[in-house]
Amino acid sequence: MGKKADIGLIGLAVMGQNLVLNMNDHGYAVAVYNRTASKTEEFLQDAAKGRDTVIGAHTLEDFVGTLAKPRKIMLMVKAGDVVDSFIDQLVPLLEKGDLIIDGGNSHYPDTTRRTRDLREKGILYIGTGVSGGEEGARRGPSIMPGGNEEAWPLVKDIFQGIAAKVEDGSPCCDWVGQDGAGHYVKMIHNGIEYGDMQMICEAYDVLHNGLGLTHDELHEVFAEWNEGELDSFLIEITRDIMKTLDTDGKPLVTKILDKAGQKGTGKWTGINSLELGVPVTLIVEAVYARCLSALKHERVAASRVISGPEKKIEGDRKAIIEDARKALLASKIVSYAQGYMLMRETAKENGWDLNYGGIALMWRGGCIIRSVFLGKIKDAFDRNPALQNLLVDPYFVSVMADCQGAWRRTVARAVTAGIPVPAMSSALSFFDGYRSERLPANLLQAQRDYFGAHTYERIDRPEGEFFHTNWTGTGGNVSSSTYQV
Ligand code: NBP
Repeated sequence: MGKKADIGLIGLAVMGQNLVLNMNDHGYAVAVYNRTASKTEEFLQDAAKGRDTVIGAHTLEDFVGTLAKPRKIMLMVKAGDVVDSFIDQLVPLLEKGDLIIDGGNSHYPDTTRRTRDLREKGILYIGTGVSGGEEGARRGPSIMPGGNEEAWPLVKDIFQGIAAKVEDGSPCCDWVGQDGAGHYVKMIHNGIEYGDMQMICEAYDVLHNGLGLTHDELHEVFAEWNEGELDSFLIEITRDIMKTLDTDGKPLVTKILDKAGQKGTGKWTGINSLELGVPVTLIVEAVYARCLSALKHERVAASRVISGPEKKIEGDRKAIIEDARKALLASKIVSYAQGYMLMRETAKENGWDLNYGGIALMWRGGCIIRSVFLGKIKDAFDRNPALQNLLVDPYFVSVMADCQGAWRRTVARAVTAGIPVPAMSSALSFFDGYRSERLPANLLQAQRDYFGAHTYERIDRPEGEFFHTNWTGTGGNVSSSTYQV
């Protein structure tokens, strides 16, 4: 047998094939296997034709046999049971010190479980987020690995070699943390992606349906936005979508059914935020906005019976467009601040030591949420690695001060015109809540104590001392236990 493969990859769908070609372009010999063997053949005869260091195998035994030791095997298959099934099939074929990597969109608790199970068997495990879709996989994705840290030196060069690079050449890939931390950070990335997309849709709705901008004009607006602070992949593709025409010459986007799909990573982020009690309002609203869009038939029926204001925004067009840009930027800052709040809480909960600035750098290129803005987040954590919240970083304080008025005007215009802006408006409410020394939760506590004897703390007594009032004079003086849910 000739040269052994540096790494093996299982799962030759769109992501797997492109990662193999990317690794091979970077000088690595790659063994490949797919459940359906004909797809392996097709790949070898087509996309990988002429590459003698892409080695096909039709059985897992042959596949494992072609790998240099310690063996490194990357799974790019459907998340869930399929990953467990491949792990079960591979383990008997491997030796202690070999490494299995799951590059699919696995849910992070699964990765934590697999990392721990395999550690007991002497097999190293990495669960890594890979973002950037087909193009990213081929030309440079963002890669977010976590798991068993002993495994990192085995694949560091390969992963950082094939990853996207930022302007100074730094790779959009670094070690994220223990157990499921890599997949966790990918999940947050996807949640943030939901939020970014929803906010752009809201700006589109305000400017198109409210202000009446044509798609040609919107193309210009997004092109201009992409030159400044909002410079990002999602603004860039939105710019291009505005210009894409259907066969009849009309904008294609106007022909697309307004019913959004989702695969669950946004929902996982929302569930995680509820479980930990972290107010990640914008991402959750973005998930619900997709859910509401999916109720197309109900909405059509409701639109015939429920009326509202005319969706019309009038005034200085240039000023309204600039306000929408600032509203988008401010909401985006809130979204990332919330995402980081959630990561911090989860890291605390799991005992992970996450590198927050490094995460911003990993997202800076290669992935769907890549943007110039992420460089500012990296700078904020470089300035203060213990930063409590992005919103209190001096740079973001000044941007928010600059954007606040425009943001409020945009939300007010949308609300007045009956245009739903759930992400932008919930972000604004969060912002106002977060910067409030006092919230009306005093009344809430009074209500809870009134009906359920849940007790309250007082502003004139030390925190941790609980009081109960017999509000009606007829209740008893026994209070309910105090605990956090
Ligand atoms: P898919 O998510 O469509 O997975 C296809 C692969 O899974 C094929 O190799 C297929 O084998 C294998 N597979 C399936 Br499906 N069911 C199987 C089973 N029961 N037993 C064995 N193998 C099975 O491919 P993808 O879109 O390339 O994504 C791969 C992973 O990367 C997924 O976890 C995905 O969530 C993640 N991801 C995707 C993207 C993207 O943009 N597509 C981006 C980032 C991450 P077969 O050929 O025999 O059916």
